[in-house]
Amino acid sequence: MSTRGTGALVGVAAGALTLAVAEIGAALFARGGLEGGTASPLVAVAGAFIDRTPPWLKDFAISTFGANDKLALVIGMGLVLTGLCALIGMLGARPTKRRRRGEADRRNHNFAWGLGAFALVGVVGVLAVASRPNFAWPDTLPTIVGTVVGLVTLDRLWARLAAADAAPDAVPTPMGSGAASRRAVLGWAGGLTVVGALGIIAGRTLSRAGEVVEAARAQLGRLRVARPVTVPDGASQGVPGQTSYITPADTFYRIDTAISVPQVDPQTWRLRVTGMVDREVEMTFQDILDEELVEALVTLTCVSNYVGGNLAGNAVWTGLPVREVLARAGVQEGADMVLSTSVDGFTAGTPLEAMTDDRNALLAVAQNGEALLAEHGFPVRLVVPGLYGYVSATKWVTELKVTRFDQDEGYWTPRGWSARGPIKTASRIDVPRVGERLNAGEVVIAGVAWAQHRGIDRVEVRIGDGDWQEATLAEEPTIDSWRQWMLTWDAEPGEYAVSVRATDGTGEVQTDERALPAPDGASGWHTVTVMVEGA
Ligand SMILES: Nc1nc2c(c(=O)[nH]1)N[C@H]1C(S)=C(S)[C@@H](COP(=O)(O)O)O[C@H]1N2
Ligand SMILES: [Mo]
Repeated sequence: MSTRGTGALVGVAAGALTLAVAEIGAALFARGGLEGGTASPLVAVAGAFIDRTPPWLKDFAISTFGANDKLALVIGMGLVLTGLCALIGMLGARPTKRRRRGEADRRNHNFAWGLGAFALVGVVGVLAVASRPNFAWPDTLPTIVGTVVGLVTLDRLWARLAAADAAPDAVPTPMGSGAASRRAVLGWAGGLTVVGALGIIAGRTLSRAGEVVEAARAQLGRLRVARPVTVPDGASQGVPGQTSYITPADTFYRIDTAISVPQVDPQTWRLRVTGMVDREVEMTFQDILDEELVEALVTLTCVSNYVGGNLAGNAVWTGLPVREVLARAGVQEGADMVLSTSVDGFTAGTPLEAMTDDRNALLAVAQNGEALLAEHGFPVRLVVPGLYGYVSATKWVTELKVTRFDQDEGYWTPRGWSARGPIKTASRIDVPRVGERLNAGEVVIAGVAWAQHRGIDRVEVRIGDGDWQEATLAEEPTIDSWRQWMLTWDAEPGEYAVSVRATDGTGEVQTDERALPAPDGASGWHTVTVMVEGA
């Protein structure tokens, strides 16, 4: 291996050790729970990056990587960091133009520049940690200590590398010949890289100490529910391949800005109602459980969903109506928005009326009869029928601030998304699938349609250049969730474009005008093309 290659690996080793120390430190000193910021430089950098992602990039990431968008980001970050460390390691190990006496003299190399560059990367990590919500100064310690360890590693290994290069191959030195001792440096760098990588994995695994939360979830037991929901059999048509009426929690789509799922200890969790209220209200998790809880069927939808996409899910939510909590606080004249804040700093601006009218806007504690999963907002999240998640469905919610749209804005608003996010009427063909080859004869076309809090009154299907035909609708237990539909088609051989459109409860027909998700939700009819083959 050349001096350059060895230098590059030295850089990577220093970087890996830095992160290993920082991540293990962050895991051990995690303050956790409600107050906890993050001390992990990896989580902080990724979080800071996500917060600055423009809508087109977010869109691209979700459409390209789907639920793996965070994994893609982590891999991308890893590649960039490795490249950067390798570059610093390589350039820093280079001899300077002007030589002083003694080849191995450290002043004859670019060590100082390299160490400076490496320290700068460490500073960026510290700044990222400092920029995160709920930050406190001790959070920077693991990254600082890690960076120092990395600098020492760099300096020591470079010095050995320089000594190796200074030793002519023919003349054995106490460390062996030049090439042999360079190999020794290479071995050290390789070994330390492996140690560092294992350390990073250990640190990240440790900090996913979801044990507290899992134990608390298990203890939750059965909830007292005043108005339980029973889903009528008629809500499901049961066509193979059709979206199930209720979405199981573990396959429910997940969208949030959290690089690692917040693990919130329900013992320390508090909800505060602040802002334009007569008296601030504070509630513990137990306070909420002690209330009369209600159940509601609500379909959640993400504004980033494309026409035909699957960023939507339906569940029975159990929770305390937000309007009761707001009434207790006493909402003052002039307010028109509730800004909800999550433990991780995410915010959503919801029209006040959506939380005070008679709809089921809930502080939800359970999804499909079980405590929320951590990734869906344990211990408490908001669910508001009729509004996209980004303006309403705050997970790990900790504060409701009664305010005004002209004074506050939610997380996504300054990032190119509309301040208000009513859900657009949508319909989707689940079967047949795009490009599917079918046999001539009876074909069942089926899917779901949604227009939350307006309801679905009609679904029509158009096959090829035929007329719109009315589909059969499943029962609609509530206007707040999606509705299944199906149509039986006597298919003849040929290629067909099949389109669907819905009419909502106000009589408005779904628009065919195509719009991308940004700034306020995609629109247009979902069309799939299928091939029907002769018998
Ligand atoms: N804390 C927090 N809550 C959040 C978000 C977030 O990024 N952070 N994203 C919102 C968005 S955009 C959507 S669509 C829903 C998705 O909820 P789910 O992940 O439970 O399906 O959560 C909302 N609540
Ligand atoms: Mo969303």
